Amino acid sequence: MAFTLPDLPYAFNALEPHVDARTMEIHHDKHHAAYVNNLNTALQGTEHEGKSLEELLANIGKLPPAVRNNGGGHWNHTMFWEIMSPDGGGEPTGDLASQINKDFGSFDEMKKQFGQAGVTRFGSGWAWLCADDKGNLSISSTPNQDNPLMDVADKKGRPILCLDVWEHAYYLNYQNRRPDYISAWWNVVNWKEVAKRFK
Ligand code: MN3
Repeated sequence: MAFTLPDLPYAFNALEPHVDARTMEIHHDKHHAAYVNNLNTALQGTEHEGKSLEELLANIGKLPPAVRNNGGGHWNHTMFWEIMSPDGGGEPTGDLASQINKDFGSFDEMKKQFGQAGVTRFGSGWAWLCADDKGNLSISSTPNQDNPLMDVADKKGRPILCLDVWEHAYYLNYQNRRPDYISAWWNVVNWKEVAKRFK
């Protein structure tokens, strides 16, 4: 029943030149793998072993920091790999595009606000585009490996798009230029997958 590291759904070099192969390899095989291993270790032999990750996240305020950090790390990275694709980029279409226009005025304005959430997150964390129960969209950011599914999140919601702004996500290629990483990252966003999550 232990958690396992999902395979990356494409090759390490598939997102180049926007995200380099070495970064993807270390990010998936080392960082994500460590979250999975440390999560399993933190849960082993406790009453929480065998619970779903979503159930753990919804009650994370009562759980040890190791479960919060590594459970969030596992959930966030699993989603992050899926919402990127070598065939990504461009713009969303259909209902998702309409909802973005409704809630932000335009796709460019949503991108601007989402990018700003990532750029201004101090230290390490994530930017999020979330839907509420009515399908309304909002942008937020979380520190460390927290996410909007956690009971402790300032702004809760169902994530449909996420961006890792930890330095380990971009430092090899972009060094301290987080805004450049974010600009380039839009070229690999898998809007089909984001639209699926929006539905
Ligand atoms: Mn990461």
